[in-house]
Amino acid sequence: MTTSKTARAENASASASSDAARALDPAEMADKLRIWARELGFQQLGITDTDLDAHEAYLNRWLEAGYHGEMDYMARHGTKRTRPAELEPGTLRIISVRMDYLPPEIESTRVLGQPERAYVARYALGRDYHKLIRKRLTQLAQKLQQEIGDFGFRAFVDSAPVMERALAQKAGIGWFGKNAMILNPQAGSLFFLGELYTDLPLPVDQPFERDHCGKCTRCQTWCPTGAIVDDKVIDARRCISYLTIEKHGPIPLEYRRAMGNRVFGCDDCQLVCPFTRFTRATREPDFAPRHALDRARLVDLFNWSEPEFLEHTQGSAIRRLGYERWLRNLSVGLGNAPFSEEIVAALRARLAWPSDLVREHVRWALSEQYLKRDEGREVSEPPLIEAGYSDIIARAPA
Ligand code: B12
Ligand code: SF4
Ligand code: SF4
Repeated sequence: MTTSKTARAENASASASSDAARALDPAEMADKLRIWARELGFQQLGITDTDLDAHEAYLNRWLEAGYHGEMDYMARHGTKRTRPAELEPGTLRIISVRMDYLPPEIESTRVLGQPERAYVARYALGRDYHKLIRKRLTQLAQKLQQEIGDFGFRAFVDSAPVMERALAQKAGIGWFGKNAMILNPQAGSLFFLGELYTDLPLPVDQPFERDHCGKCTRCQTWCPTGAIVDDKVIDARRCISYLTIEKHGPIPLEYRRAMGNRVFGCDDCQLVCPFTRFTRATREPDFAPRHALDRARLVDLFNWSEPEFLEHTQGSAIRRLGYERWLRNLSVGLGNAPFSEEIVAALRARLAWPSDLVREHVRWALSEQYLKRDEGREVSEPPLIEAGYSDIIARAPA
């Protein structure tokens, strides 16, 4: 455990235990953590142990099936991902937190129904969440340190080899939906997860055992690319989130039309979920949309120069995509948009673009545009609209 400058992994456990005994008992620590977590902007906190045996088997099955595609990092860390104490020696408990991210008054389904507009996954409209959540988790641990003295801890969000969803389910945050998301019956699934690994012997919470999905299969039916291959199992290679964010190189032809106007991530399996209507709006100003990314026109984003792209995506999760893949994704969106002279002109202006990747996607998009012009082909109804879904506007924050 490294986050505390003074507490070292090797001796943190012993010193923490004696310090803790001096000030608060573990149950009191857990109570305080819950109160502070709310003050720091988390909507939920749960505590669990390090036993992820069942999930190790699920993960191995997923990797053996090749569902991780090019995400080599998912296979790289051996058992560190499923055995927290191998990643951080001395870990006894994991504190799992939830942070809601949907800004108020945001339209989602309606934007999917407007094929000339770009759909950016709602988690990525504002500032990158990684730093913000890690900082708050560190503050949470430091508050406890002020009461009980040093102990070992380390904060994680997303990128480390951590089984965040499995830990959240075990800590009582929510259940694994058929779309593989962690859902909470009062809040849906549009939230981030984060964790504190710690060597404190905190009392554990009850896992979230009840599965509220019942007979519903909406997410599986409406996933545009058929990526939910079994209950709670995603073949990432088919998932639009993977295709637009993780994948390098060309987007396979078979998925391009199905991507519609989704240019960064995908929320469909959450937008069709009946529990998404319980989404709570975030209070975090950092998650507010920047540069009208919640409703921008595809062609306007495509016309950003590279310096504009770098400027507009500073501090955003989109920046890591890079300009080349930004143009790749937007080309697919433009190919799927209704025919327009403006779109054709924008695409033609990039026909000689130095990157093979961009040129190939631009050519594809132009041929799609010409097909629609020549054949009068209609743009097919976006699935969510077909599904009769009205927009989901987040309720008051929890
Ligand atoms: C790799 C990854 C992806 C990949 C692969 C997705 C996947 N399902 O694995 C891609 C790029 C496709 C992706 C997409 C998205 N992701 Co992602 N992703 C991750 C990451 C880094 C690892 C996930 C992982 O371990 N996958 C391996 C598989 C095997 O695990 P799993 O999908 O959780 O599957 C579990 C279940 O199948 C379960 N299981 C299987 N059978 C059974 C049976 C029973 C009975 C039970 C109980 C459980 C069970 O066991 C598996 C292992 O625990 C995590 C962060 C982290 N470090 O955990 C974020 C994370 C899961 N992603 C997140 C988000 C927000 C998304 C997107 C919504 C982003 C977007 N809008 O585009 C989409 C949603 C796609 C989807 N439906 O899953 C959030 C999820 C928050 C939540 N509420 O659940 C996380 C936790 C990041 C964060 N810190 O908030 N993601
Ligand atoms: S994020 Fe989109 S493509 Fe991926 S599983 Fe969900 S609905 Fe399917
Ligand atoms: S859409 Fe239905 S099946 Fe899918 S996660 Fe939501 S409740 Fe479960």
